[in-house]
Amino acid sequence: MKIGIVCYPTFGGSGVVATELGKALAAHGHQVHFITYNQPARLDFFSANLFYHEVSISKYPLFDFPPYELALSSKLVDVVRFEKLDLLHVHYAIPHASAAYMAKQILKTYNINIPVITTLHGTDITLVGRDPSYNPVVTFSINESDGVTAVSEDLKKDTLNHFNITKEIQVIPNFIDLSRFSLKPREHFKKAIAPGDERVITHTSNFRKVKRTMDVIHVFKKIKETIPSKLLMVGDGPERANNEKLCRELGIVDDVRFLGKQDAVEEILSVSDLFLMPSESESFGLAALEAMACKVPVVATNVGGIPELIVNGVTGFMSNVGDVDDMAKNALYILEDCDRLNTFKKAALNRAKKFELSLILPHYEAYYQKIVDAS
Ligand code: GMT
Repeated sequence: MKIGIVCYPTFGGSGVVATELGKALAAHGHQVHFITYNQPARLDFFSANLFYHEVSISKYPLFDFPPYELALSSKLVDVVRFEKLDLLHVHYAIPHASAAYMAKQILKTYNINIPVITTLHGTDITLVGRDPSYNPVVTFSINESDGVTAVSEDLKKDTLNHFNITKEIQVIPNFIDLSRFSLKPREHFKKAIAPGDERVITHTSNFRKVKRTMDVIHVFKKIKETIPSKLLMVGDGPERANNEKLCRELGIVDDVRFLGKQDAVEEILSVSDLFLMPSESESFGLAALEAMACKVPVVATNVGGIPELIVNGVTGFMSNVGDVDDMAKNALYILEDCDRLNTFKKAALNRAKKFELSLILPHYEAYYQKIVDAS
């Protein structure tokens, strides 16, 4: 098939899933065209089946808010017509689903019927999409999509609860490429991070409020009081400065490293003993799956799609949002005994294997075929 993929080209989960899916589809013989405003962060190699079309927005003094959605719709019309695409797959409803709807209508005037699949990723439904300023457009463009997928059962339920949805939603969970995300021997790195053989705790995110990164610091402080440990904070975002300030106030700066945005997250996970994900909401928790694939157990909150990934007491633990005492207690339980830690590590990897790319990719391919056949 010739597939157009629209996504945010950033390190964020939806962009990562879209890019990894596109790469895997291309490796499977499909022709994949990424249509977005920047080269996607993980589109870092050349393949004969991969194409990138940049959406550029012309600047004009009148535009306080440059109309990206219109530029994207126009680009979609262009790429669908001239590359003769069979399907558009848009990741993250806002504004991609409505831009695709507009393109679809325009393409009808050229006698082209392009099927559109929208994949819901999380905050497009749980946070931003619910805002009254977007809700009617999100509802309409989901209902007008030819196919809709969600990354967890919980996200599907949430979508049906909060929007007036008439379309069937297919759940296709996030996936992991185990050939990239696996435990790698990085002893030199581990020695540099934890010279006294301390336990290494890791958190990766976009440091937005929803990730509750302050809780990461509080949980770590409690862990450190019992077990010598180091904390690696990977990523960047609005809460980072507050997090650094809190570390100074708690007197733990020497044990916390803020690494900023990193490409090779798997290298960092390879030296980690535990991953913390205390999010307020999380439709799936791809970062937790990446950790588990690298044999890192996860202490998280019991929200959204996380219970569909973590097996409580086996691959990690889940606590109520904000219950830092319980998260610290669970973390200590995992970390304090080497044999127990190893059991959790093995179980984390075994669970991650259920989400291996080669198992999930056929679900997308079958869904594409179904939607194209029905259009
Ligand atoms: O919150 C993030 O990490 C970014 C966000 C995004 O939209 O890029 O991630 C969402 O999509 C990911 C991929 O499907 C999911 O694994 C994340 O759980 C989800 N984030 C939230 O629901 C908060």
